[in-house]
Amino acid sequence: MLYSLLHLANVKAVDEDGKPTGQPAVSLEDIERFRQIDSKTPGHPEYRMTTGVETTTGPLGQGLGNSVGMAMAARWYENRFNRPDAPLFDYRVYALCDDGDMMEGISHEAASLAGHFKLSNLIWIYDSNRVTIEGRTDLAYSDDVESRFRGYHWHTLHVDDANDAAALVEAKSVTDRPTLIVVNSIIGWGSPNKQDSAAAHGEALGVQEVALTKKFYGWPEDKFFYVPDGVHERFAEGIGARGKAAREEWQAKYDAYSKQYPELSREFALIEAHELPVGWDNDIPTFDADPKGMASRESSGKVLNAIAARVPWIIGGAADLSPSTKTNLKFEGAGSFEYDNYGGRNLHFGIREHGMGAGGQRSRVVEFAPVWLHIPDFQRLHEAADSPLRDHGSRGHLRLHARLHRRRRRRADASADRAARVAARRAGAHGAASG
Ligand SMILES: Cc1ncc(C[n+]2csc(CCOP(=O)(O)OP(=O)(O)O)c2C)c(N)n1
Ligand SMILES: [Mg+2]
Repeated sequence: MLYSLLHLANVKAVDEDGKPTGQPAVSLEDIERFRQIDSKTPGHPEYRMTTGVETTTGPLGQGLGNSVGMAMAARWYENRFNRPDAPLFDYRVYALCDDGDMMEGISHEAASLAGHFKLSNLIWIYDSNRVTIEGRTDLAYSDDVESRFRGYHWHTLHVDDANDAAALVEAKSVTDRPTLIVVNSIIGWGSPNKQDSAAAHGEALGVQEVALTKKFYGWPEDKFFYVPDGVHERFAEGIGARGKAAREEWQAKYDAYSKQYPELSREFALIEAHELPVGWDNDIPTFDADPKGMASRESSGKVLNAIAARVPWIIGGAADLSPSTKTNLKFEGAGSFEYDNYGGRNLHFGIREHGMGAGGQRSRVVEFAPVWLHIPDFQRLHEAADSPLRDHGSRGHLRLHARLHRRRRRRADASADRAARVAARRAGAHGAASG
């Protein structure tokens, strides 16, 4: 669906530096190569590989975690850059999700966090078709999803007809909490023998069933990858014209803002270009060799603070471990990100490492997220999909990872010693008895 829309809306590709190339982001030939190796249209869309794809997903629930990070970053941007006479940022973040996303634990963490932070700029649309790969969801899933989300302090809406868009208008009017729209839908709608069944999830419908489905839609049965006359034009007049106007309006707003607030505008330009301000490293302390040895988390905390004080868009936090990881930003004005202080720079993820792992990955601010050395194993699946470790250089998104190991080795040594002593003692006792 994403690729089709990018194609029909005639979204243009940009190069590595974000400059338009004049080529379509997704051509019809690209769509013909869906799920083929090295195509622009992999089964799980990849950020940077295809213009218009805003995040890389794959692991279910990951995109929902990303969306909470995007919404938090949006709130932080508003706080940092908007002025009463110049509201530069006021966008919302939408995520489309499915039964699998709703079941995955990561989405529960992300939803809980979003509700706590009252992120009313976040809207999740849940395609509730009650079918997954193995069959109907009642094999393994009977949550009362809406009650659960109300418990997370979300606004919830229910839509019986997937074509009814009125709920979106209501969702946009909610100003104190995120919104979940549960949409009852039918998977594979229009396929007479496979709709509403697991067979419609990912496997090919088959030649005969494709023909029957086309018949249902009144579509020519002998045409493949077919866009009827007039469709491109209709998209250009609708979404294309609206998008162009919105873009031009924002650019004019930003140009005026740049004259009125040149320093803030320069700061925003640096963030957009993934660059750092001059003098960002002026205050980095040095540490002399010390026989007692300063713990590396101490020195790393001092370095982080020295840099963050000079780079206002370094924000981040831990999953309830910052006093221990020493990643608290302590200088004046750093503050905590809270629902009544979206400008705070210390993020408190609570004890939600999965939500933290996914949430930090789709904002342009520099984000840090420290954990103990063994915790990435626990987070890895969700980090893998969109990991800055994986494509750090290629897209310039910067994320600081701190992996700490607080004396684990020495403890392990100590317990090995203890075990050896106990074993020796037991062996001695046994020896005495048998002797
Ligand atoms: C973390 C994770 N586990 C498993 C999968 C494999 N997988 C892909 S889709 C899917 C479930 C499909 O059901 P649903 O999410 O309801 O999507 P629908 O078929 O209704 O569109 C599964 C288990 C995955 N992508 N990510
Ligand atoms: Mg489903």
